[in-house]
Amino acid sequence: MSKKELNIGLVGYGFMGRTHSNAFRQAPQFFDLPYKPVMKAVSARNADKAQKFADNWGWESVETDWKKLIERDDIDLIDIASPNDTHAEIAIAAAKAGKMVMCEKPLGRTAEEAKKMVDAVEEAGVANMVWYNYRRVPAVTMLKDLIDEGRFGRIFHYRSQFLQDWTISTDLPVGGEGLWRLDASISGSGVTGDLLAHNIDMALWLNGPIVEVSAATETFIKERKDTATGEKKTITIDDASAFIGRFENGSLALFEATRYARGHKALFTLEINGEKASASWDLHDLHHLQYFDYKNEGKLRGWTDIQMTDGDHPYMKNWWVPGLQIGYEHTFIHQVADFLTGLGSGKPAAPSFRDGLATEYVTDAVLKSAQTRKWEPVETA
Ligand code: SOE
Repeated sequence: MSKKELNIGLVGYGFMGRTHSNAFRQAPQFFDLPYKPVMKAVSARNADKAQKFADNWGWESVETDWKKLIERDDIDLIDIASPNDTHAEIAIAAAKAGKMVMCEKPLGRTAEEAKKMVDAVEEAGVANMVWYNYRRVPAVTMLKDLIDEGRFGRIFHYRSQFLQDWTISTDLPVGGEGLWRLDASISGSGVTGDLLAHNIDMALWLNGPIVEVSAATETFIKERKDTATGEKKTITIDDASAFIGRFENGSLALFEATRYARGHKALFTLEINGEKASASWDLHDLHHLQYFDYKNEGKLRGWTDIQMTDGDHPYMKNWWVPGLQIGYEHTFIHQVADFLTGLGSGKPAAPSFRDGLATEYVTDAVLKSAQTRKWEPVETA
């Protein structure tokens, strides 16, 4: 019997447009899914570039206005991979038109914007998901299983970092492809929404809600050349952001994100310390989970380096033979596979828009605390 088709309309063709396109292409090759994603149309303002992108990735058609994409009866799902300032308007319009919506992180530029997006998809009753892809690194997914199995006992500490160095140069302009991330009116914030949001999404999933934060942020380079005008422009994004906080389960939080850690390109790390066990993970070595079990105290004391390449590790039986590895792009493929599986089973896969809003309540509290220099409570999504 042929599978039900699910027609996708993608908005945006930058870095994330590529990761999403690859995921829609690959997911049905490697996972047995209840729906077959059909890459119906891609929308972007520049017709030539959009056509080139469509030809390269196998999108069937091109629109130069996302509104046209939403009007089309042959599109079931709108996938948003355009800059942050477009997310809310597109998602709300798509939900109103009865389309399912997937949205690149962060959901909105602020929690206020994200809340409107949550209301829209929930009122319309349409399936929705935010692309927090790193949850679907097999080592991270397995860590979630280990925590849920009660192997850590009471949790004392959760710490996480995301370190990059790509904005250190004062010559780097603001605006244009990728560099809209430096323009707060488009991005909403700097590393808090772009990088720390990944750490927070993962932490909320693994260790539950964060209830209060005390933060500091810094803008190291306060003026850059505007790509469009050639003029100097004032920069207001947070270049670095750090906070301490408390989780609802009583554990302490320690988080840091920056684009000014010379030598680090994407060092995403986490460590969790519980009464019975600890674990740590690092994106640069993504298929390894470091695990310490208190049961082994004594002469067998030591950290176990678990290589996540066997069939009994999450997602791995769908890939190659035991011992062979997967990488960054696979996290997006897993996300499509989980989304479609959830659609088929009626048990929606996370993170939903509401989960994305929970992250934004934390990032909003972080940015507020950095301003007020006080502890700030985190709203509940
Ligand atoms: C920014 O540098 C960036 O590309 C983020 O936008 C992504 O979400 C992150 O996964 C890698 O870094």
